[in-house]
Amino acid sequence: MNVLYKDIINSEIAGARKVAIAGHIRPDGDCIGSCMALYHYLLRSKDDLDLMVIDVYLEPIGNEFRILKGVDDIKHSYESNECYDVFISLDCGSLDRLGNAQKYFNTAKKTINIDHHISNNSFGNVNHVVANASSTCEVLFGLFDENLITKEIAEALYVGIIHDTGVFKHSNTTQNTMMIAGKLISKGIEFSKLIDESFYQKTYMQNQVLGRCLMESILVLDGKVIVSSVSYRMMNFYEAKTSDMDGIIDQLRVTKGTEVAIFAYETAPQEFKVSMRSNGEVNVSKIAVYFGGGGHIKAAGCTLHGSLHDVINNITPHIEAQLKALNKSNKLSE
Ligand SMILES: [Mn+2]
Repeated sequence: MNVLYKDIINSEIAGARKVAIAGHIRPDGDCIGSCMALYHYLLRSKDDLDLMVIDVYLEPIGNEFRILKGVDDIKHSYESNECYDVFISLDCGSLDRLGNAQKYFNTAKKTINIDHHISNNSFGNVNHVVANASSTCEVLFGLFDENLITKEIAEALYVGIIHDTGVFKHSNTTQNTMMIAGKLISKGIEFSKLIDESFYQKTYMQNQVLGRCLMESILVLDGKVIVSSVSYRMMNFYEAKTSDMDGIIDQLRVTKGTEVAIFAYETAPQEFKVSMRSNGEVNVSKIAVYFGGGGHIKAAGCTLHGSLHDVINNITPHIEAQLKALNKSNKLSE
């Protein structure tokens, strides 16, 4: 059977004593939010369902998600040889993305796969994949009995939805997404606080690095491209991690008049991780793929070796060529 009915608990978990919940490696807001929402949802029905064990497995989570209740219960060790009656995978497009939790997937009597990635390859015994849903949290909301959604479940679902929609900004946001968000708000959650503290808040150091990147950014190709970087020395000076670079490219991208934003940070001497964002017609995925990376048409990345100037000199001709081709085709159609 490949359909999960709305009464997920009665139909699919009935009879189980031990349940495991897990999400993908390097867990993001939707992954953590969906795992915590389902955890709380099962926890409140634990006695009715006769559940003995509900374990959540995730890799270490970012501090911004400590705002969610119950995150201290998450297991980060995979040493126990527990065999679960039901294993529920959330926000995970393929089995390998479960990382170490695959161990429990493999020994579980029944596996359930709940997700929203269009690429999901239905690796569970039961699969419920809603590709047009903004987030796994949105999918879960559809499976929950609304009357059983407590404040802490609503908080977790809300955080998942705002992270996968960029706070209701990305094109995956639908009328249904907003209706669900409204229903979650009606549960009394402090939505402003959840948005600020899990999404927008930065540490002082992260803001300093962002500030320097904006100050030191340069415009090239007649202002059509904005470029900024963080050197290896600067990474060490601020003791910055890769995750501290999150969001810098997005701030560069909203510079008026730019078609493409490029952000490069040096992960080792002469090795740059390069992120690219396109505001218009330039296909940055094509450029990233050319240099051995990948991504989407408007958001892509790759790794390049050499100096920062090498990076810029390698990438900008590709952007220039695409811009020229676009101008040409525009003129032809006139
Ligand atoms: Mn997701």
